[in-house]
Amino acid sequence: MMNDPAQPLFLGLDSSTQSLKAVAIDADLRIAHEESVNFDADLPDFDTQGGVHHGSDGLTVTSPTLMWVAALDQLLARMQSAGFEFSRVVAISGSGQQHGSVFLRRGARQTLARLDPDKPLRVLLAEAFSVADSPIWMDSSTGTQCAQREEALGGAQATADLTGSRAYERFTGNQIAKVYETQPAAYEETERICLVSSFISSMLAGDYVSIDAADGAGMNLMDIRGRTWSQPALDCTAPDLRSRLGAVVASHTVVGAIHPYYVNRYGLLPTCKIIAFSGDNPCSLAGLRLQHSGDIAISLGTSDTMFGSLTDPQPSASEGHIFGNPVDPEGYMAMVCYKNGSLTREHVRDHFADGTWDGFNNALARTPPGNNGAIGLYIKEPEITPPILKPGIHRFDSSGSAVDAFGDGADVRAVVEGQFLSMRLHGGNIGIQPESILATGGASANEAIVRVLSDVFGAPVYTAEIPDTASLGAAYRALHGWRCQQAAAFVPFSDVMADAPAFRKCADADMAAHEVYTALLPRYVEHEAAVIAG
Ligand code: XUL
Repeated sequence: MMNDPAQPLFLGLDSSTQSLKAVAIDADLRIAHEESVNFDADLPDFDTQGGVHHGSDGLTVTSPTLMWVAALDQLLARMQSAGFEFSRVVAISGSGQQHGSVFLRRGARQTLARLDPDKPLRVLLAEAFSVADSPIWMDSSTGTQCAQREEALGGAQATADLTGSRAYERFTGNQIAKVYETQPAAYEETERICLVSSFISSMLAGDYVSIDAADGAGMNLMDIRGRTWSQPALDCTAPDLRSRLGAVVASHTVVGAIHPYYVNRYGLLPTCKIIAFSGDNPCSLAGLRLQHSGDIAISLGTSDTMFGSLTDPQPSASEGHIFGNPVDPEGYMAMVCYKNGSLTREHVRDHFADGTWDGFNNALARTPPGNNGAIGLYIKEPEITPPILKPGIHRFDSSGSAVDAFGDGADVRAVVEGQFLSMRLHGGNIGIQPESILATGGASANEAIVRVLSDVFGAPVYTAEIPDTASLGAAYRALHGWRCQQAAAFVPFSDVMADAPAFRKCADADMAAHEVYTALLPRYVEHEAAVIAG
């Protein structure tokens, strides 16, 4: 359907690891425009691979902050050349790769306030950063700082109870602690620390913009229940940190209006609102319209991820993360990430089926739910949930004995069942109780795999083919924030999404099979513990 040129538009931006994307929707949720800038290909002078630079220690991973600035110039200019009607945009929100940090030097606030529309942002902000290379989520160089944090806060579980996650290397508080320890002069020079999300919105507003409670939870600094900075967590990070962070706001908050720079240069409306930006995973939750507690998404991609809305989070030191919910200021989202996903299923397909998905699916068809008691853990990549660093295949027969091989087809069923039992176990451990599952990613197209997923959880599975859930979710959040502002009250996200087309149901649980998995789960727990213990 055509977009009505008189209708307002809502713009979502997504500053991810490899690219900056934009998607504009109208109030009926129809996509009006899409555009993107790829960091490696379109900004070659920054010389990144996959948008990042790897340090020589093998642990440090950064991105040049100015590259994200230059990408915004380029994205908006491309949209203008394509004839995008900026004057129809009434609200902008956005998504940023989680955990990445931007260090703005003293005086940068004034620089932002005085952006000169005759010059590109990358020229105007060239001197604005006290740390030129932003640490990003792929960095794992802060082991020392993580240990210090958990020590100071009373242990891993206490850290999780307070902040929603135990101390993780990529989480921003640990990155800030490292900057303070290794570059004290740069920290001293720093006026403001933004997340990627709040940095892009700060550029648009021409002023420092608050961090939202969903992305803020990825820092190990926020009290997850109070949704404000935790003083003990700030104290074990760096001095005078609170004033460098600004406030935490609910994700639907209008945090400012567009700066005149963009009105002059691109024809945006001076009244265009900026809605708090958030992290990419929270924005994906919005993009997949997971609005009720128990709505869960499982992305079956290179690595598998499970996330969803919940009201009663149980932060755990062993697995997963709790964040604020990006579309419900009272709610939470939980997320569990796996390293072993499609590549591991493909490995089993290639070694224990005939190398085809038909062969894989035939193996599933000729083995029963529960695999006659056979259980396997297939660790091709060092796993994070649960932490099992050493690759290997661990097989247990129905009597619980470790065995070297399984019978016909059983490895195929064991890899799929093992992955989903692990999600049921570890998701359940942090409070995820799926009532309906939205499957995304490559393997969600495989009905045989999706059937096992539905049976393991005892919940219906729907599929969604939405390529860019983070940027779309950012656009939905722009609409949501704008609707709340118009109503001068919180409007439930489900009201805003009411006319969205329903997702396609692809499996209903077979409850007899579900009972088999429920009975098998304690044995899975036992074998997993044995593998972790080595
Ligand atoms: C989440 C995480 C990544 C980044 C980049 O904790 O580290 O998913 O958000 O996408």
